[in-house]
Amino acid sequence: MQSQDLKTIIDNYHSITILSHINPDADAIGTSLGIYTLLKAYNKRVEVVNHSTELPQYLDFLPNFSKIKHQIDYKESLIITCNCGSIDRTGFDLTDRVIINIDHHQTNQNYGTVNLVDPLCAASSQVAYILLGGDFPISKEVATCFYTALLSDTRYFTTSSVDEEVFAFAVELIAHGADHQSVTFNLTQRHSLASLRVLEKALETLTLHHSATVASMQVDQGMIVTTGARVSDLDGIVEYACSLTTVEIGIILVQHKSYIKVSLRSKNQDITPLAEYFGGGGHRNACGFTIAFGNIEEILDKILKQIELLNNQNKKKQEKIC
Ligand SMILES: [Mn+2]
Repeated sequence: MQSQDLKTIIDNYHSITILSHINPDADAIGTSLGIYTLLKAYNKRVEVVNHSTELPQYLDFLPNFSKIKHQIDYKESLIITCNCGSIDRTGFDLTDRVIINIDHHQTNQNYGTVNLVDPLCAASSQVAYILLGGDFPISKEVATCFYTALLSDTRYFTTSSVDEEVFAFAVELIAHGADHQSVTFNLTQRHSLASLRVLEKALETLTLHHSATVASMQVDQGMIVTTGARVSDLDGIVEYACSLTTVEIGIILVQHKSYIKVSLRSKNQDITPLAEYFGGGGHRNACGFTIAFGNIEEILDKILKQIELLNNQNKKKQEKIC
């Protein structure tokens, strides 16, 4: 699909609704606010909506952050979803709506009327920029939103998705006026006290498995209640598990009120088959899934068994190749 087509679709709609996934991260918020700001400047009737009422506070410096609503008010608008691998991640019933699906998740379910999914892009904002940058002016506000998404999803330019094109994209955004210093400051120097307190508790649970190649951590409801941690305060804790020298896969299991959320990270291995086995998805080295209810230890056990199984399968495949 050419970017011209997207502009044509946008021009054909009187109003537009921009969505991103529940419990949004900086890519979800940055990409959706970037597109919102761009279309506002184009004089479109546009709304930006996220189902979660609790948004990551450290992103409040982004232009139009306060404009994010939590319900869809437009009835027959064009829906643009940002960074949503599956339709249920939007949190809304979108039956009979025309959907433009802008994403970079390898496991995207292509639920859109038009699917603009590029797993080679490091962030959804990179997909959005490629599609829209040629047809619409990129203001410094838009560039700042897109840069925030990029910096966050590349974990400060450290992930395997970072290549020459990613750096070139960053340079282009900075040339458009992206306030990179403010983005870096807000993303790295605004930890809430609760986020450090809950990290402390999570680190106490750090356990090694499979000859120290797998590390797991757990956060239960008690820890969340005592520390006052919000969902966004748990972002990034799993990176500590994966950062250990011998560890290839890091796991965190978080017990929310009505479900358990599991986040997975890896250094080299493609762990999407692991997330997909449990009904989730994501990226090659960063993915996850949720389970409606269950015992945290039993779930961990199942994950560890599945890792062993996948590793054995991979070994067999490699033996065949050799
Ligand atoms: Mn993303």
